[in-house]
Amino acid sequence: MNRTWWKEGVVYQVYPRSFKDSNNDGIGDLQGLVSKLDYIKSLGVDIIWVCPIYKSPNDDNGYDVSDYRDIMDEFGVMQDFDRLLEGIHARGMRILMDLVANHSSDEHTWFQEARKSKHNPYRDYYFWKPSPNGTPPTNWQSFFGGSTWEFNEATQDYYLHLFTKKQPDLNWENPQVRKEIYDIIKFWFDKGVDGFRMDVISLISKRLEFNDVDTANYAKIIENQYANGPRIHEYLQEMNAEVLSKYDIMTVGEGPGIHLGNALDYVAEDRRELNMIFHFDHMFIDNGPGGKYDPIPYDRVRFKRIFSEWDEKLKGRGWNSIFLGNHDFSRMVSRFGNDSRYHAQSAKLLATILLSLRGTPYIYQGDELGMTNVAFDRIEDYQDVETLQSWKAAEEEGKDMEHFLTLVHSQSRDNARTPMQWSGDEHGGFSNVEPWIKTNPNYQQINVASQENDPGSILNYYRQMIRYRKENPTLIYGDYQCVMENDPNMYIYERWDDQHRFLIALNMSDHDVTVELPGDGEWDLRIGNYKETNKSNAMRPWEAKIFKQV
Ligand code: TEU
Ligand code: CA
Repeated sequence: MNRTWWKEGVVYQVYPRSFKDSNNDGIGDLQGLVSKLDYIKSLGVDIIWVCPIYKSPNDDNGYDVSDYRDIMDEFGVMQDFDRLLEGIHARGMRILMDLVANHSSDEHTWFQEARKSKHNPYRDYYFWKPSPNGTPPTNWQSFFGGSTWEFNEATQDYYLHLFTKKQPDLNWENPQVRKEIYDIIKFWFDKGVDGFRMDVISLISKRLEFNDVDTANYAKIIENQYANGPRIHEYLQEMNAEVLSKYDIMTVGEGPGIHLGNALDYVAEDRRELNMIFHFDHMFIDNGPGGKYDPIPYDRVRFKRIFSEWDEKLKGRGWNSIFLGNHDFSRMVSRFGNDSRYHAQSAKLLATILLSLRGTPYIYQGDELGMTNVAFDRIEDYQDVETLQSWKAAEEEGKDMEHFLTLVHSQSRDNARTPMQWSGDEHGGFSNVEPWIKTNPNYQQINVASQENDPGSILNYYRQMIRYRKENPTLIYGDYQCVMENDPNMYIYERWDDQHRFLIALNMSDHDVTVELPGDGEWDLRIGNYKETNKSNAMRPWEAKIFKQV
């Protein structure tokens, strides 16, 4: 396969609202991000993905865009963006923007116009459906609960919104809409941005019959009704031909409904659509039949199998992305590790996974410190629209709300959105004033300042792992094979190419485990996440070791 910068790069994801506040209004902003570029560079990463920064009324923290060519008031102005872009490029890094093109804000002029009358020239920018009997046209449920249809007085019909009612879905059937989006992409590429993460791009082609859905399994509804519509690949190929192919950029499509069976349709290199996608097989691993607020313990054997199957499926044909957390999920150390007794060990073990699998690694802000979930004791302290809508729905269904609060503690997207913990100072050094969302009280223990100069810190382990990956391209391009795939505690895999062979041994349990290292020849220990690391076959709780064959 071709070797390129976006396969070799390590990505750092920034949620600007929660990263660094420069003007002390409690909200992270572009100047704040600029002031921390040296820090990001010091990690050794190559690419910064910045979550949406466009003009937005912030119903969904920027995933509701009211002007795609302007900057959100709270974040600054276009000059701040230009400075950010310069600062990133000057440090030899690249910037990935977030393209939110499945829907706009209802405050975008397109929608403001469209909703005025049935004859408005913008009407066909969105989806409209009549309903004679005063109930929504279909029984579709939005991603955040409630109907996907909202009634519009002026036109006496309903518009489609797969997310909140302030996020009406754009009608990609309309060639003018597609042209608008391609122009927006060009606008940012011409400014010099290096690529896009494409929000819910798997949803842009709709099944125009708009049939009722008849299954209780929400994941299946997404896969077969909302995502992967009949024209999706036509649109992506058109977008590629019209804009993407003309620049040296990267794309990663976010993909609810993308699975092993259809992933290659999106990312096979010869199809000329996207470079990579984010799938959610491992991220929904703890969802019970009732979805994310019906969690079940995650099955480690399945966790391993998902990574193995995806590697097997894409190898030689497309490229993978590797992530264990982002702004939409609880913190990876709280989810997949042990955030109390083995906090540092398990955070480092998870970093070892992120940085030693085949695929581009994505590190979410704060995970390099082992930032954990938060547990606010009042629902009023939560800000996320999904959390609040789920809370309201649970209340209406008469659920036990004390119990539901514990579910919010483990499942809320706000777990990942508390302010970045820079220091032990008030508000974690994020801001001088009370931030828009409360700081996780553990900022006094977990923060950049305290880890910066500690060679044994999680932060410095990330730096070491990133460096090690770069020095050893076998860890980037080499083949992958899981061994002992049915072992419930140990995750062991080999990575190799013509020249080198590595063995990664990870004890993902709270217990001591003894293992036989597979294969013959001498294994030399190169990386370990315990202070006194040694070659022995005894693996301590959450111990991670990387061996190289000599
Ligand atoms: O997320 C899409 C998506 O799949 C999420 O809604 C996910 O199912 C949910 O967050 C799990 O709890 C993208 C963005 O990443 C998210 O922040 C936006 O809210 C959403 O699209 C709408 O733009
Ligand atoms: Ca600010």
